[in-house]
Amino acid sequence: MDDTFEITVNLLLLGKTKSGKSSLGNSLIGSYEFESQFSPHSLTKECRLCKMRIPEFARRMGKELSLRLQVLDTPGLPHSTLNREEVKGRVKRALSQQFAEGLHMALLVLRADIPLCEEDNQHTVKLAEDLLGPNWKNFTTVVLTHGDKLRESQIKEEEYLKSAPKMLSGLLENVHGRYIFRDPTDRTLREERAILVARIMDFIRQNSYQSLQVQ
Ligand SMILES: Nc1nc2c(ncn2[C@@H]2O[C@H](COP(=O)(O)OP(=O)(O)O)[C@@H](O)[C@H]2O)c(=O)[nH]1
Ligand SMILES: [Mg+2]
Repeated sequence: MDDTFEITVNLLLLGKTKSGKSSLGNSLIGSYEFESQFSPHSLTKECRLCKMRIPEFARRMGKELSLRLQVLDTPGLPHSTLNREEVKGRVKRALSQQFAEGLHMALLVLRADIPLCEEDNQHTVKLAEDLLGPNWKNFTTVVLTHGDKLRESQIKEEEYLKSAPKMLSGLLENVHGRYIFRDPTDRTLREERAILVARIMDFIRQNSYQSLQVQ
């Protein structure tokens, strides 16, 4: 008798160029698969899928549960060589090719150390809305990267959120309060992966493991 279960979770990374998408993708996968480094250019031009299997992730009904994590990295907006429609077209195509069984969660990547303004709203939030359709709010989690800068400035996450600009508090309200602060410093990729995956899986469980079909 087979005593293992496997579930597949499909995640999409969306966000402005240099917000930290590829670096977040590496932490989710647990290895340096996506290109992420300091550069004057938008490094990611093509969407790229990376997969990772986490055995013995949990137990369910006496069986071992392993998790197959599939992460789709995307070019950011604004992009140094692609226009908005090109980025949108590439992400749409990759979503339908790679995630035929649906998307479990889009991770909207924003920098915690840069205030969210109307322009970001137009670029990033609108892109999520355009790509995922009217149900986007139920399948989006905000990831605030550079959480290490908050720690360095001795600002607590709750304080930060309390004094957040309307644009950010409105967005968090829209996505039913789903957010994660990212602090990659002083942690190995595996340690960070454990923290991130646990939070994301909580949100996916709250959604009853539903996935969104993207046309
Ligand atoms: N300190 C710090 N640096 C980060 C964080 N996330 C990303 N970075 C850095 O920001 C730069 C851009 O990140 P990258 O993942 O390439 O951004 P992308 O263009 O959205 O894919 C890289 O040098 C990363 O190492 C974070 O949470 N904290
Ligand atoms: Mg990138």
